[in-house]
Amino acid sequence: ALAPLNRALLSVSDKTGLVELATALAARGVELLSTGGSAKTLRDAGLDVKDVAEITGFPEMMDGRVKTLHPMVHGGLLALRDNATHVDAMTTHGIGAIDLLVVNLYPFEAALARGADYDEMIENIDIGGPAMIRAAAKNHSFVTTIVDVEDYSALLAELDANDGQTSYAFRQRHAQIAYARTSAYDAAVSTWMAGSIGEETPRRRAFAGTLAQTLRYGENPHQQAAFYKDGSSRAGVATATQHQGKELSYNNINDTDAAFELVSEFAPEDGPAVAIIKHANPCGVARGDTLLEAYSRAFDCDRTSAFGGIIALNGTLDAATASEICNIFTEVVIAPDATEEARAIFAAKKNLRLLTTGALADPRTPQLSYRQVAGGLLVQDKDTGHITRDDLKVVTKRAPSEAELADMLFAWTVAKHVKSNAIVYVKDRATVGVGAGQMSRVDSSTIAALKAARMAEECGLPQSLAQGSVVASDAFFPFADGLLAAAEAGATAIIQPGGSMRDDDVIKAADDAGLAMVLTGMRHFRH
Ligand code: 93A
Repeated sequence: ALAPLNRALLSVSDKTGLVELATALAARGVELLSTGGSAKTLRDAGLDVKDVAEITGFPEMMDGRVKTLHPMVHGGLLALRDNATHVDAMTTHGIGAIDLLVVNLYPFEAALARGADYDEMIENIDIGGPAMIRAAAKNHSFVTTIVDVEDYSALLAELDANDGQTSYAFRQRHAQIAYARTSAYDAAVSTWMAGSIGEETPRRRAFAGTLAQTLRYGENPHQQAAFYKDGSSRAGVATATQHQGKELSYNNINDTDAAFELVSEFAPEDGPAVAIIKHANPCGVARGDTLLEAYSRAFDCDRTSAFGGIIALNGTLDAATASEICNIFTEVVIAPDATEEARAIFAAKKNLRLLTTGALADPRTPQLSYRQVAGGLLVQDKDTGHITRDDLKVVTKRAPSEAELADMLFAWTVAKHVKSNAIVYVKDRATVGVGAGQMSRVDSSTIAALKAARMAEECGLPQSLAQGSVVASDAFFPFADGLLAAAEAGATAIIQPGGSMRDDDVIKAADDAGLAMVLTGMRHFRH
């Protein structure tokens, strides 16, 4: 049914478009009620507006903490217009119906983004606003609720189309949007509080997010999609600046995140590192003396897969690396920064997106990760597990050399970012073969070895790139076969968690093959 619009309450923190909206409403004969700052803005614009304080009979008090929390307001929003008892109560207490509520909340998320201190954050928790939004949205049979400046024009169009009234469908749709807003708002408050008291466990947590971008489509063109940001200041795809290129797609955002999270594991103090990602898995990761060298070495791991990939760098993109990247088609490059020259080189490549983040992400900072299942949500701590040399247990007769140890730790770090089952061959701190996402570990081993052999063939090298490499496995070898496949491919040393029932068999097979093997005691499943 259409609902008339005689009286509106406008109470907004963001005054954008307020005067225009109120002017259009007044022109339709709508009576305007408003709170302190909003009322002043309207009055300054020459509009006739009544203060809420006037109808409640109470001044705004306690620094504005209490201004609309009053039966004269909430009664006007909640009363069922077709219920005799409700109408009686309105008459008895002189409560006037409020047909339209326009509210946008105290800018809690903006305060968070600018790093406001605790007291300021507390003051930015809006109480009266959400209370009114929830009341009006509940009563959408009669009341229209608008919570977003973006929706002002839709409201006016709705009034135009319906002779100054709103349709039920419109009110219901905006009630749904209203509850999305209050729930995201409270989730932002809860998430901020969890952070400030160091509560990072997955229990008793709410999910915050504000719509950052409506995406053209999802993983596939027939899927709708959107990108929500959770207000985190973590360096990465959500907080990066995009310098050029068309909008990121759903898959771009996912892959760019994977690339940047991986490269952030490689401290710049230890030298340049580059990761190339395809379909959320690395197809090349390397260190080098320069970024250019790191990129070339990463590219040489799997040139075929690198085409159309996403590249993450752990340092400032320079001109030489930028030129080299331009030699093949790349979707996205993400780095802490980029030099003027590098940007100028990329400018010629209209489709290439360049993102800068200002910094690397700290891989140790606790975070939550979410995965949807039918009927629920799985929540866990992000995998921030980390091992050092001291955690490694040598279990073979032969101990690894210094060079093998360095490569093992490199391979282990990469394996953490490869979908399970993950097998990663590394030589001289560059991946030479990556086996990802297979249902059996031995298949991942075989694929990684095959890629190392094929790449050698493409480059006209006499032997597989895996010759003399080390190999990392994200979880233990249940049988000796995966390990033997690695030895056959040319690996000389192995890093893996250990803990299989058959560890003794696996260790014996390693000894028989003359391999060095270390156990990490930690696994890195990634599904
Ligand atoms: O401090 S509050 O939680 N207490 C209230 O009673 C209340 N009523 C409206 N905040 C309250 N509001 C908020 O004030 C609105 O949600 C809006 O964001 C803001 C508008 O204030 P002004 O019109 O004075 O600028």
